[in-house]
Amino acid sequence: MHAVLRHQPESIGLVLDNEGWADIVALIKCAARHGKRLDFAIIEKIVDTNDKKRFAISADQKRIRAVQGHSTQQVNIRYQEKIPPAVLYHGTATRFLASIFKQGLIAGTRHYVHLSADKSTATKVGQRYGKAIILKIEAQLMYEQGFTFHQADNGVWLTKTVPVEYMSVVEHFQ
Ligand code: HQG
Repeated sequence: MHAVLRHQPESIGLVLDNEGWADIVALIKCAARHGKRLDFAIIEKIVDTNDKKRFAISADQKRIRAVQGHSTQQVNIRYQEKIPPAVLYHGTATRFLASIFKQGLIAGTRHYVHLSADKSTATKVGQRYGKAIILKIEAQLMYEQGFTFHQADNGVWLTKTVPVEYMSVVEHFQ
């Protein structure tokens, strides 16, 4: 479900609205046409057991969406602005550091740079790409200087970009 609700809904002919919602009946039909059997109970179980609470079902139980992490241009979620804590963390791999300290953190294919409130989450995120390294982000200072922050329903912090002057490497984080 990650792939179709965040990245390539068109791969199974699914349409998401601006806020990322897909009609659950449509998702079941589109998935079936592509050889994947789903029903409401299976979908509900995926949502409930997802390790990072990536998905949400609407209050009327008719729609489903991923709460963050999108790259598809079909979606442009209007997240509420939220005042960030003093610092946030970004986990990345050591091999990206030179480029990050040249360009700042950029969202790449996703819509936002992803930040977390704790170092252990950041470590796990960074390990996906190699030897993890954590950057400390002066989030409050960024906020005071006009940058906008959001928090997705699963707790992940989002911002469009982090310029180099707001980041520093966290030593001895493990
Ligand atoms: C890096 C997972 C070079 C950035 C996780 C990251 C997260 C740069 C990679 C969520 C750069 C992008 C997001 C620059 C940033 N030069 N590299 N200027 N700026 N990068 O996967 O933050 O399982 O798109 O450090 O748990 O790693 O998908 O972003 O290493 O919450 O739910 O470019 O994805 O969640 O990689 O991870 P990603 P991310 P899910």
